[in-house]
Amino acid sequence: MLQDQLKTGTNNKRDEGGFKISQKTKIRKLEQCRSCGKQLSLVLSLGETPLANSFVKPGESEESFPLELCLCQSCSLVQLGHVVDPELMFRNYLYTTGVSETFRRHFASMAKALVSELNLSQDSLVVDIGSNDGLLLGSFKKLGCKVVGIEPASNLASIADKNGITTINDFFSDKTAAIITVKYGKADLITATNVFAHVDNLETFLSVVKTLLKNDGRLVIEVPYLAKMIEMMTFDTIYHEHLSYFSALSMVNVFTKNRMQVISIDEVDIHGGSLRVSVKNRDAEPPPAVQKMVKQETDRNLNKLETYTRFARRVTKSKSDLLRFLSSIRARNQTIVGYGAAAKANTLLNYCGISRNYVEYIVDDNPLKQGLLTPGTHIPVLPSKTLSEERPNYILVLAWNLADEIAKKVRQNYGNFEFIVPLPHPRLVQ
Ligand code: JHZ
Repeated sequence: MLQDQLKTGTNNKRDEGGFKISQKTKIRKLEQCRSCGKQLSLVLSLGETPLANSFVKPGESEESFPLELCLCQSCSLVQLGHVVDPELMFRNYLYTTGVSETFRRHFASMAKALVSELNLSQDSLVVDIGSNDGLLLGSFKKLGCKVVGIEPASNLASIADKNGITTINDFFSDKTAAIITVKYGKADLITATNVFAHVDNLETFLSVVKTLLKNDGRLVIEVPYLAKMIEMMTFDTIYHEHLSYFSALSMVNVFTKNRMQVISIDEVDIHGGSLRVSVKNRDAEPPPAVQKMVKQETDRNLNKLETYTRFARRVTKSKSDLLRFLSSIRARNQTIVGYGAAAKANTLLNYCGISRNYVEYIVDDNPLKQGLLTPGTHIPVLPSKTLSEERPNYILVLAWNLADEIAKKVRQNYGNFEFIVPLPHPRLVQ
């Protein structure tokens, strides 16, 4: 059972969304599974950490919130035990998809595959939920489709607009869906990449999807894959934005409950291993290939509490392995810097207690993050050209999912370095 760790502050009161508000904090403890309403079992606590994208200016401070992972033993949905108000996390967002060549290629090939599979034409409307800087929609637009994005972060919505991608600057809701339906019609395709795991009320989200989708339309979502997180020990992908951690099993349960049919689930090699899930708005059983995947997961015990308690024990070991590895380098007076001020980096750094005593600075090519400090650990984020001036002994690849792209770029621009990949076990890569 979860312990009650609801943050209380002075001046507590409840707002209409059920968030318990203090002067500075907005957090709600999840009492039951967000999908089926049953009791949750706590499996892992990563302590209290700041929000993963709450980079601060020098002199500023940030708040921390409990970060706990739970399993619903009834429908197998793995989820956080607390929900931070999305207004705090998504109204100004520093993460942009366009920084990485890997994502540019991934989204271009995703758009190409879906245009061909669904026979999309210039009459087709594609709506992307959480459209970020408009990268995915840009690919659909190039292929001739009509596109509209929905993006709550005003800084990102204006980047997308400047790039010619019509974007509604708001959360996905019945209001935004109605605006699109009236102005552009219903959607042939709704995409949501790295968004579904951020959704608190899945039922409301899917009921709005149904109002926006044409009868024969398709919803395609991509989410990080829970089985990969466990296999590769990528516990750093646990942070407050990621409310749910999906397997094929829990995904099918969610859609079946909401009377939608999962027609395919494919593993895609992005963000360390993700699922691409294709869904139709009809109440039907998933096809045999999907059922087979679900069966394989139950054979691997993805529905069992022991799987997660073992994972939690291995997380503790990963932390001590990494600290030992970095300490041995620092004991030789050699320098370590990070590459990629990713959101997940901040779980790793905060949970392991890695601050400037280990990592002098982190380089990142996203100008929105440069000049800021990492939340909690206050490590400066600098442009990557710093590497050529400072020549550190080791580069800790915090965006390990993009390690190949980063190592190639560093070698091309700044010569040879020793890279450390932190997970599942710290190791050196040339
Ligand atoms: P990256 C994001 O998490 C955010 P993050 C989000 N919350 C989500 O759900 C997950 O993805 C799945 C930098 N970089 O993509 C850019 C360079 O500087 O692994 C980024 O700051 N130069 C929506 O933030 C970071 O690394 C480069 O050449 O964990 C990568 O972050 C490259 C390739 C990357 O996601």
